[in-house]
Amino acid sequence: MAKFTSTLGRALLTIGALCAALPAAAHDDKPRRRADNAPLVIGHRGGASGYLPEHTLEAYSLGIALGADYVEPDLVATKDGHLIARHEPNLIDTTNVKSLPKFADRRRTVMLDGVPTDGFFASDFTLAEIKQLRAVQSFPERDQAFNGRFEIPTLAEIIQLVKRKARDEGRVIGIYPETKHPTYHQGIGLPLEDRLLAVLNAAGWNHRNAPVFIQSFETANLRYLRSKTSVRLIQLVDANDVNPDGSLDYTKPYDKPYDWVASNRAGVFGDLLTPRGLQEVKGYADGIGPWKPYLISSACKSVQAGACVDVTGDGVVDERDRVLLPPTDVIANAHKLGLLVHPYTFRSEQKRVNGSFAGNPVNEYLAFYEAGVDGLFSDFADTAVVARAMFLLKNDPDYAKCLQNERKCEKNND
Ligand SMILES: [Ca+2]
Repeated sequence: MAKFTSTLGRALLTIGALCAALPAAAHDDKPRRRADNAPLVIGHRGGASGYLPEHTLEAYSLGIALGADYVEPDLVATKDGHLIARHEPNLIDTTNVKSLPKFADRRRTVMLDGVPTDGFFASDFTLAEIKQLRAVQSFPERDQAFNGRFEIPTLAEIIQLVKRKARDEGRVIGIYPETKHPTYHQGIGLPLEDRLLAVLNAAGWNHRNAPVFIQSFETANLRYLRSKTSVRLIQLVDANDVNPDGSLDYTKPYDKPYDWVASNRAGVFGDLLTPRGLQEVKGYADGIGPWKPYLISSACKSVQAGACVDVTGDGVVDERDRVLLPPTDVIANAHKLGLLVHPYTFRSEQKRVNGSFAGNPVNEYLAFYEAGVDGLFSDFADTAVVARAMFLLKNDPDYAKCLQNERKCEKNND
């Protein structure tokens, strides 16, 4: 691993830092890519979560070393009101909490967005107790060798790390925090939004040109944040699944933002991506973060009795049994309104790579870069960065010169 990061990491750093740095001053109301027209690589759950336990300072550091421009802390609140980075309020799958006898009595079932959920909840732990836990890899097919070694970081600690890395690497590196389950947190008396703004204020990052995007699957908290901050806001758009024909499946509870459930608003997530829905989003956000099938979907290669057929014959039905469909008009419609488009999540495992990409995850990134996304969320920032370099070499004549002449790149990015 050390050799990997020191050799490949340095090469990627050259590409990422010198040829694709984004001056903070470039942020404004228009959809703007980086100075060299490059889409952003957003480190999903840190950007190295394909390699290390997610949402740890180690995973953020590796994600940045692999070239991520932004790293994503998902945020939940502790009992004493600190914001920590976890994918869910439930700590059972991403930490070693269930193996610690001293916390055994904290296990309980709570209603999380209408779903009875068993586990250990961040809001039952003080930050001092959270610091006694250690992160584990939540994807069973990924390397488990780092389980139990890394602490759970606070948002403040992540910002401190990112600022130091940005200084060391001489490029803009930002954070892309997500308010997780905002209605739930409000219901337990630990609303996230003002806490997040307080941490951003303390960091000097509560302003329009800060290297910060705030994202949420809910809508009401983004509207509230819009009234309180000029930091860029991104409306995430989820769904439950993709049907055999490529249309989106809206099975509950992934049918709509949970604040719509709470307020009895009809509709589904996809309503946010129609021209009318995008117009509504434009009223409070700067961009959309759609699940990637909303931009380029896929259909089963073969369908029998309404279900996908295992055409590869490996005993499972997965992405390899599907074929890509043409891009939708969501990117064009969003761009017409000046909304940024940052789809999620790009992952390298073979079972997650569509059959049209011939087993090479680079091809998936290329398809989405070519379709015009302004950035994307990746568990494997290194692959996203390499694919971006290939995309730029194909499409930007200046980029080839840039790659070969670091000084010129630096000058271009002044
Ligand atoms: Ca198969």
